Amino acid sequence: MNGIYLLLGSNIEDRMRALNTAVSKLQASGMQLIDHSAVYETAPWGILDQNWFLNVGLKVETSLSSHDLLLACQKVETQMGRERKLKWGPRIIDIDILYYGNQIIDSGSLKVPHPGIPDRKFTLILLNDLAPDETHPALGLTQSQLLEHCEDQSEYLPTKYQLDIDLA
Ligand code: PH2
Ligand code: MG
Ligand code: MG
Repeated sequence: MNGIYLLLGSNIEDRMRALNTAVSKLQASGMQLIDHSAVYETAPWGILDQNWFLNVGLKVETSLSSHDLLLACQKVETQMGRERKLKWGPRIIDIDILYYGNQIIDSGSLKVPHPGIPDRKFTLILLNDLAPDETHPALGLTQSQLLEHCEDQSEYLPTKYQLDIDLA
């Protein structure tokens, strides 16, 4: 992979506003926004009995290390009132690091590439928008190949929502 990719998701309160707030807070904490995917409305994965999500993928540049990037993402989640109650449960904002270039990281607090990528259509559609031909550093498949092979049948819909930010 060439670049650092994040996944943003929200499924409670004003979901689009949460995505916009998160993007501007990430920009204020040392990330430049290079590109973003379309905003998709996606059926909940993992725990089915909850609201649909809005998801968007970001490509960012930063001088933060992967660990400091994780801390910065978690800080934004906390500032926005994210409560860690239920794994895969409802959340005002979730910010996940999908790829940090070609780095493969498996520390206690951080696994990169995100281990859920191959199994989650809501993630692969965003990556396929952003970088269809870039290769997963461990699996050796491109994002479009991963999407093609993904067995997740969860529904997703394109939306007309636009992030209200400008690219760097
Ligand atoms: N995030 C989860 C669990 N399930 N489902 C969708 N559609 N989108 C998400 O971002 C999502 C999810 C845990 O982080
Ligand atoms: Mg997540
Ligand atoms: Mg998360």
